[in-house]
Amino acid sequence: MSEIKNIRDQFISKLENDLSIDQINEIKTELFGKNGLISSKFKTIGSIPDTDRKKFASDLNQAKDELQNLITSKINELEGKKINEKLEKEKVDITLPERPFVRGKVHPVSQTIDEISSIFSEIGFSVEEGPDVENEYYNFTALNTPDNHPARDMHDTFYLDENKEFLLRTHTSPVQIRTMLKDKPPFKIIAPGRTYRSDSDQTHSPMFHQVEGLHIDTNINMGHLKGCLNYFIKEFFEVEKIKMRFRPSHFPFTEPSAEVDIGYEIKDGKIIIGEGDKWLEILGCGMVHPNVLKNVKVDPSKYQGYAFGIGIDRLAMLKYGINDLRAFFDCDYRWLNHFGFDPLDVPSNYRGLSR
Ligand code: 2NL
Repeated sequence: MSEIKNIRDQFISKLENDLSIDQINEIKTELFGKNGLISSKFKTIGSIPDTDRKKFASDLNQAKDELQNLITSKINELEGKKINEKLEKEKVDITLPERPFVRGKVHPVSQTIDEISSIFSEIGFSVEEGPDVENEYYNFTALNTPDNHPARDMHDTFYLDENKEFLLRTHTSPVQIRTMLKDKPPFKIIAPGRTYRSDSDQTHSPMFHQVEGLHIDTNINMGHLKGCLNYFIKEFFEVEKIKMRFRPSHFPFTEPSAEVDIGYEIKDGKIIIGEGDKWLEILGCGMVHPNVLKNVKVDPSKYQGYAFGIGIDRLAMLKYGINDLRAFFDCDYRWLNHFGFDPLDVPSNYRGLSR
């Protein structure tokens, strides 16, 4: 029996055993590694006498092919088996019942934002959003609040760089600036969202929520502003009538400017909004300053309008009888479970806002 046939027979029978992938790979090295049994036979072809060389090479190639094919098919077979076992183990039984479904609650501030958006959308306002990180141009300069204007200090701004170029927006007005630069008048938008000022005590949180409104068209006047705010307050507090007063005030971005108070009274330890002889300040507003319009390439001789800014957190506290602002941002699950809203209770003016 030739030596080649010997090696072939010996290894074919070895490979018939129940082997692991590692063991098969060892055999592969034994045969085809650098000094493997088959590899070294190839190196001897040159020294075989001419008469025998052709047969020797042909036998050797045949044995090599046969062994290599057997090794490859054994490895493929074992890897296939491994994958099947893995798939069997990772199978998901879709007929099993699902885990008990725990429904989360909607935060009162989120609910309030949805209510406000619903109220304003009824009278044609659309909702715009923008980034929390702003630059000083959109947050201040464009709003007629140039460098060194005292209002910049009044805002207790969180600056993000030494050059005071980037900051956390102190109001959502930059959203309106961005909208006016992007689109053409008329504008009728609200911009609700997070705002930031370095101020923290019982009634101030460094992150709070604001909604600003803007209505620009030809012939918009303060009467429209009054009507709009009166409608909003009535809808928000779900009352028929609301006592309301405008007090002169000052903002760099509006002229004239006003602050709005609503009437209230305390009855049996509960606050009643809309009547009574006490006043509660709830928002700031005014006619958009011509300089602001010029900054956003809107012609103030053709277009005018009003703007307002309302703090959302305090409105939510008033409406839902929450007396500690800080609880809003404590993430206390028990508190949220008590004051939060059912996610399926989506506010709409048609159904009533909070029923
Ligand atoms: C307040 C006062 C206010 C505005 C915000 C505004 C925005 C643009 C142009 C002009 Cl783009 N004005 N916003 C106007 C007046 C008052 O907020 O005390 N908010 C809580």
